[in-house]
Amino acid sequence: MNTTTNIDDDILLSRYQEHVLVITLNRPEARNALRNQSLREITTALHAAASDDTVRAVVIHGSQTVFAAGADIKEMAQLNAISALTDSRPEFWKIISAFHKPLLGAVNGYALGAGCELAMHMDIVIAGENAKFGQPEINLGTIPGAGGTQRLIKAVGKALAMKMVLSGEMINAQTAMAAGLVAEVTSDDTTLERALTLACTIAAKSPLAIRLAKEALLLSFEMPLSAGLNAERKSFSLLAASDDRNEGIAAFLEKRKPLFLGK
Ligand code: DAK
Repeated sequence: MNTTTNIDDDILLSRYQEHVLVITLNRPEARNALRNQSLREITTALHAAASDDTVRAVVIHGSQTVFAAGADIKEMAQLNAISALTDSRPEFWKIISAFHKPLLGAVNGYALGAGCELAMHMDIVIAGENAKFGQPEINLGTIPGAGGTQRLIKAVGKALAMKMVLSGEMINAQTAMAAGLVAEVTSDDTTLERALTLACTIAAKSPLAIRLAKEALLLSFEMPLSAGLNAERKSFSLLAASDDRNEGIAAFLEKRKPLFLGK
């Protein structure tokens, strides 16, 4: 891993090889609880990464024992109805969900509340074997507020989403994998390594094709099938005009590795 910068207090930024930005959640004293400042730092880093051509994928991870324990409950305690309405958190979440490059989560330990919601904003989650996912807001007399009711049900289906949100019970990595919340389960000490390797694999593809593939896949949550298929066809056609697509086909025919430049 290359140089690590402490951009403030709540996250650390580093580079893995040439094209992977690594965001480390770094509030161990509060189990990486995502206070407003944490989300501001994450979105600032993503904003910079969006326009930095050298960043082709981003990996977010926490510590070996906790990914993120949710919103900061001490900060939440200060919210009233009006300040909750004008809170900047929904804007931060919008920035995360609009990020157009691949986002990978390496989740070890607890991913709870907003931590689980952050994991659900990832395009691919790699979970350590002892990871635990949950939406325990009901224990605080409230409900998920960063998309948990909507994204969880799409990710794991009604039965499990209802159980998790209404009971506050956590699920383990194996259940999360079987339900479709995570892509792979690894041993705890190889979670980050696997996410970084996968990020490098993705970073070696055409950034244009990756961008349009991610966009098309996510559109399926928003659109009816016919409109989604239409959008897919347009993106497929658009890519035929790219140097990367010509390079990919030429490299296959010439039996060599392609070099994708994002053009
Ligand atoms: N917030 C603040 N501090 C937290 C925290 C949290 N979510 N989780 C842990 N901490 C702090 C503890 O208060 C404790 O601090 P000190 O007492 O040492 O000062 C320290 O971290 C260590 O905590 P524990 O002693 O409990 O540590 P353990 O390792 O034993 O347990 C745990 C780890 C993660 C299982 C446990 O800490 C825990 O259950 N934490 C709470 C999990 C939780 O309920 N999460 C849901 C939070 S509600 C919104 C959108 C979304 C949201 C809010 C607003 N808007 C759009 C406005 C989201 C809400 C949530 O996520």
